[in-house]
Amino acid sequence: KAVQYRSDYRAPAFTIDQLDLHFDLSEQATEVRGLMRVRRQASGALHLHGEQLQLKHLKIDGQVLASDRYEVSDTELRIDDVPDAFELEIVTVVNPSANSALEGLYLSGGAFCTQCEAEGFRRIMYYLDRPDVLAVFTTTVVADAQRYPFLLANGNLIKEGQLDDGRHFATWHDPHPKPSYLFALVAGDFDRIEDHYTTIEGRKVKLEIFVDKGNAQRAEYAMGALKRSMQWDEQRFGLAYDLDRYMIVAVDFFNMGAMENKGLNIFNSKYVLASQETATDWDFIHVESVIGHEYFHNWTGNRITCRDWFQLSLKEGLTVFRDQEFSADLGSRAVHRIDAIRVMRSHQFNEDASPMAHPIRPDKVQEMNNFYTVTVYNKGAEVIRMLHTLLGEQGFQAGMRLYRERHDGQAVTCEDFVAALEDANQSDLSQFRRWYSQAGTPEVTITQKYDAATETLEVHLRQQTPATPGQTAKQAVVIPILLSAYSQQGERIELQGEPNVVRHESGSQLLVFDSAEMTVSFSNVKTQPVLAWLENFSAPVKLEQPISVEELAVLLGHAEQEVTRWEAAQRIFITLLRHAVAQSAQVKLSELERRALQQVLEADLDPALVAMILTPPSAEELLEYYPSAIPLAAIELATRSLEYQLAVQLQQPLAECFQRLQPKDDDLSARAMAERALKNRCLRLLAAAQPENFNDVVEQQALRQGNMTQQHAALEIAVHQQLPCKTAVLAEFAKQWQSTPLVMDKWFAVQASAVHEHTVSDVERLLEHEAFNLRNPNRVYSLLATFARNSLRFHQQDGAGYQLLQRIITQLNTLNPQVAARLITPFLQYKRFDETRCANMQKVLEELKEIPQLATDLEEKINLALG
Ligand code: BAL
Ligand code: ZN
Repeated sequence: KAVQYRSDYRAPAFTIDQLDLHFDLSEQATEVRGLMRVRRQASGALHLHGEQLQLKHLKIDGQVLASDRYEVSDTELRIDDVPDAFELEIVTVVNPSANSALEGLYLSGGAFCTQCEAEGFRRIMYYLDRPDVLAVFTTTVVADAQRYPFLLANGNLIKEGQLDDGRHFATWHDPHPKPSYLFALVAGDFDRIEDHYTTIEGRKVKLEIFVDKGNAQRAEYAMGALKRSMQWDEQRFGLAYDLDRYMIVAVDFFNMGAMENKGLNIFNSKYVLASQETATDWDFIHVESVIGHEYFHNWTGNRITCRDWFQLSLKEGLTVFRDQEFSADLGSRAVHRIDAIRVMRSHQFNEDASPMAHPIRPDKVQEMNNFYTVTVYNKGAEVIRMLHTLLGEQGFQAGMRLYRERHDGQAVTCEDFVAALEDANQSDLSQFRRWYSQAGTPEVTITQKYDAATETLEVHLRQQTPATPGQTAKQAVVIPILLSAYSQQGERIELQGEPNVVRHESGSQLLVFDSAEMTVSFSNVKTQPVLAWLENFSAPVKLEQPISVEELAVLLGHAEQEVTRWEAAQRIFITLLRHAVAQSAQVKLSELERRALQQVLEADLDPALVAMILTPPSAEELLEYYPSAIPLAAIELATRSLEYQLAVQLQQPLAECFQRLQPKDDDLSARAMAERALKNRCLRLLAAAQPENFNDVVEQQALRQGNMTQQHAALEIAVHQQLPCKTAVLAEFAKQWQSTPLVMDKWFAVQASAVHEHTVSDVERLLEHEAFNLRNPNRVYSLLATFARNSLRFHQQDGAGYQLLQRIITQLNTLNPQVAARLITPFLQYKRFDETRCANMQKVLEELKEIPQLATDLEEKINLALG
């Protein structure tokens, strides 16, 4: 595939207004007949996308087209001479059973299903497979009635019936014009649960979830989450559902988390199935947020879609923002925010510092599947959040209403979205738009000077964004900075006298920092204040500021915003870790730090927040401080010793907290979840301090059945802390869950994320385990993507981790290139490591580049890395 540039966008010469599809399903040779109404919009030949298709015949207005009237290549079907408006009939044959890439039409556990985003529809039918071509789809599915009793497609069911020879059919009509990436088809035998929701507009919607036989009970939570999503979108965004049916099908073989196909979401079963016995509390939270995410796409993605794939963040950044707000409104806002911040720091900052760095609206793309990234999704959501911070909830919602009024039913751009927000608020967002075009993480440095004599506080801010591939000169971006000031005793102070700082609806004050440098001064400041900058991570930037441990302790103990308290603890840890890394020494906790953390354990705070406060940044989150020659050994020593210090120095309050909290295993309330989180955090630290004393407690908890959060936490502690019970609990867990693949994923992941000398050989061994299957993305992600993210073990000095992953990527190049390309991420940053590791990884990339028939997914990333 050739590289494409955003600036080269041209509207298509033809569009398709209507498509009638007919599928005759069979495992090896499915015949697909497409009848399309095509209309010319500009001069030129008709180029239809198509890959891995067998063309049977082609008719224009009912007449078979002679083979000299068209040309077929590996990627397209070209017809030069066509009328301005015509009916085009194409019949193709595809082989679902040979489709291990899981794009287009494929088989998952004996059921037919599809995945068309971004460019999978072209593996089903020759078509204008681009998001700016919107057609009304009618789909007829024919299949064997016994093996495939459920035949599903987008929209409303208009006809069904029996045919001869044991086959049956169903015809579905979707009245909303849509791009081909939202097409879906499913045929299989499932258990089904049904419910109803009546929208605020009075539409009665039938809700159905289809799961593998025997799993119906595990889908009940997802059904509740769907109804909560529908209600939340009406209440917070004024958006109601628009079809009479909403279906979700859970499948085991799926590259992504889920897919928002109109009226027929297809989900990775990981984000549908959840019961107390098999899913952790975080799994429940993720199920709810992904169910919400796909549902929210119905407006931000389906009704208003993207003009081209460079605009992916138009729907993804916005929809992630919406799902984050959904989770925050329904659960703990702070806990969800902290979770999102950690994703930014551990994944997105690293991507922005890699050869794959790209703006949230990329300028060039070779393989679109490579751009479903933390940058487009999560940084994209942060950009939307900044707009929300700048405009306030009312202004943001006014912008959303105008966006909908202007663009419902259209395929539009990020620019259209920003313009709607701008026009609805009469604000000027011209400089803000740089967030869409510039890659890289801005670095903000703050210095402050307090003058007691004049009672003034002067603050100097500087921003700069490091160069990224293809973008050397960066311009200043608009950085909304939320801040609060406190006295040394922890009382809130309102800063005054600076016109650029205003009160914000969040309770903080807001400074809009939009130039390379800025000085602000506050008057009437009676005593040296303690300042919390960038509260709630109000912009996706790195912040350097001089702040003492004493001041951080004030914020940790007194800040009004819970996220600010957590940030204070993070800064305490980061300062300790960076210092220890610089000295290649162990971390030492001072009495002041110890006391501040002990007070957190004893304070009346949300236990989930306390658990997060007591979790220091991971090695991956620390990497942002080391742009080159990453000192891995020193980082390992520092992170390990910090955990040990916390464990030893807080032993008494940890033990008390562990005893005090007694959540019931069958209690799924937010409070019980929070208590479990803290209790298990305490247990992990206690087991680190006294492995012998807590071995039995951990073992018993791991073997007790009925609550996966408890079982999983104990398993993780046993494995990560190398407790004597490790082998026994691993064996018992595998025995108990061998027939439940989603739970076995946890078993694989726990072992692949351990930081000890056997991790690489454990992963090697687990590749041979009977529950492992390279064709199943969930298995690959749980074992190998987890391992690839385990920086301290993956980068083991002898290169064994590199060789292992190279071998797997080579196999996946043929089987499933999308998954292969996700695994290559840690290699791309080879230049940030020491000479030996750098050379070893470069060699791997060079060898991978020579794979015969290298998939574009890998080719693009390897070329960017080797540059
Ligand atoms: N559109 C791909 C899956 C998702 O982001 O919802
Ligand atoms: Zn999405």
